[in-house]
Amino acid sequence: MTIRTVATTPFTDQKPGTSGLRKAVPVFQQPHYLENFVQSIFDSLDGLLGQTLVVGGDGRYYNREAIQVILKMAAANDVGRILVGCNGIFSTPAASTVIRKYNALGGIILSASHNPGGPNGDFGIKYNVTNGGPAPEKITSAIFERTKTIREYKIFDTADINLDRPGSFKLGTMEVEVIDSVAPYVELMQTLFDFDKIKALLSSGNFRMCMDSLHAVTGPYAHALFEKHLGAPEGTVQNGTPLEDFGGGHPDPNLVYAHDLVEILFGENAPDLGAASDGDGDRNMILGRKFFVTPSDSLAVLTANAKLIPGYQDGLAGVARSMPTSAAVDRVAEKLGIDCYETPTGWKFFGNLLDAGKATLCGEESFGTGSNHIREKDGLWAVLFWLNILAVRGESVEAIVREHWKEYGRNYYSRHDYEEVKSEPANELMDRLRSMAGDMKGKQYGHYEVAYSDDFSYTDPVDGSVSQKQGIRIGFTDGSRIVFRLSGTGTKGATLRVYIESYEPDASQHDIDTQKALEPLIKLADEIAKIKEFTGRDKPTVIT
Ligand code: VG1
Ligand code: CO
Repeated sequence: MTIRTVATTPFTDQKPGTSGLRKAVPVFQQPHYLENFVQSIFDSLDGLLGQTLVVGGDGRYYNREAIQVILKMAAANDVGRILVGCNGIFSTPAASTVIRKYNALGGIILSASHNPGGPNGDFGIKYNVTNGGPAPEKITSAIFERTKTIREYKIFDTADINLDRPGSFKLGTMEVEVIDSVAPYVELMQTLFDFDKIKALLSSGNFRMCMDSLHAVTGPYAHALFEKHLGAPEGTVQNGTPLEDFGGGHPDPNLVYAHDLVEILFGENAPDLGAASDGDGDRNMILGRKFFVTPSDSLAVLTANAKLIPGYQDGLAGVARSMPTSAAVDRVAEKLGIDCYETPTGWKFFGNLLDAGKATLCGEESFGTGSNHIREKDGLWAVLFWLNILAVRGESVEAIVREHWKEYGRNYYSRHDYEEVKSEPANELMDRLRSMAGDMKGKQYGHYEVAYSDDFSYTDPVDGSVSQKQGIRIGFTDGSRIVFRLSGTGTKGATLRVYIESYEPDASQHDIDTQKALEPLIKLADEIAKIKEFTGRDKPTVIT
């Protein structure tokens, strides 16, 4: 076995987005493309000698090949030990769990999350740091800078490692441990939730749940949790075998892409709880019988009910949400007398708040919730949290949410995505809004008066780092709000996201269809941003 130093030239497009570097598979398959990025990660870290790294992914197409390359490069770059998931599988929350459990220096997670997989689908790679969370901007910027100047990378010339079952191997002096990634995750969940109570609920005969893993990474975790440890009948987990192309589907747990589950929960004789997770297992969707819980409401309900859960019974230090997430949780935080932080989009901004003990629960409108148990959002954790609440309260999902609205008011909320529009006009649209945002205050649109508008900028309360240009927000005097930003996870053209929210304190007005309730604001969003004119689209691609 020898270490080979390979000459290479930089690629200009390796800038990590909201959550790592995501590109179409054929882009990653170009000679040196993956290697350049991996070497740039290694070059940006202070000293790898003898350190432990965690490596694994969501099982999508190219996962196994990429892992073999990373293992050989790690061995050539003086890494001491690699913990790799069996079959190369690690859900994102399980990877975060294992990084923390073994005090690893960090981890390399291979996933394009909710983006489709397969030979023409997407692939992705991101680096997580010692706390188990996504690398902060300082590190992702350093990696990007390195990709622009890289001239060579190092790799071991050796045969592939067998990842099919747990075992220990040596690559030069580096140890490779192939581990079962399900067990440590299940163990952590057992420390947070009342498994006995949930088990009693699931085996009572009066309660049924349906979990759809969408042929993505959570299958083995969900089978182990719900069917093996919590006594739910076999068949509770559907689409539970991870497939390289997710069965041709879109592993995105929302009303559009998790349609099989939606049909079950909105059909005859529906179960009491429906849940789905995404490609890499960090997102969740929660459905009651004929009832959809918006992710923003879910975060608010979890916060309001946290005291019922063993892991959170001592109360929450604070909560955090991404800027475009609805303000439903803010009202709960206010009542509880705890701080509520507003961060830019992407989980990397929650890490410092969690590390500093300023926040306990975090969430995003994009079907992501999590807590200080790890440093990633966690799909199955959210399902267990809901199950635990249901087991304690003995009420339906719908009743719990309606009661919540009665107490706190309802934040009608929707996100409209315009996917794969041309980049140039999308940037022009944002530039135009940016130039307007400064002096919109007091402007009147029908009966809406602008209370504030800006391009969101965030100063991290822990390390003082500043992140600018995080989205245009326009707030109105009645508490409603429109937010515009461009996606940082797409791989084709640009995706414009428009987030629309209004607040309704009156319980007699809580039964309106969301799109109807938001109709005037939806129209106003188009009027202000000239969406049709810039994108050439007369309606969004996806509404959630
Ligand atoms: C999207 C979501 C964001 C989420 C990110 C990663 O980013 O809006 O809330 O953190 O995906 O989620 P963007 O930049 O496309 O809006 V995951 O589950 O794809 O890792
Ligand atoms: Co994800």
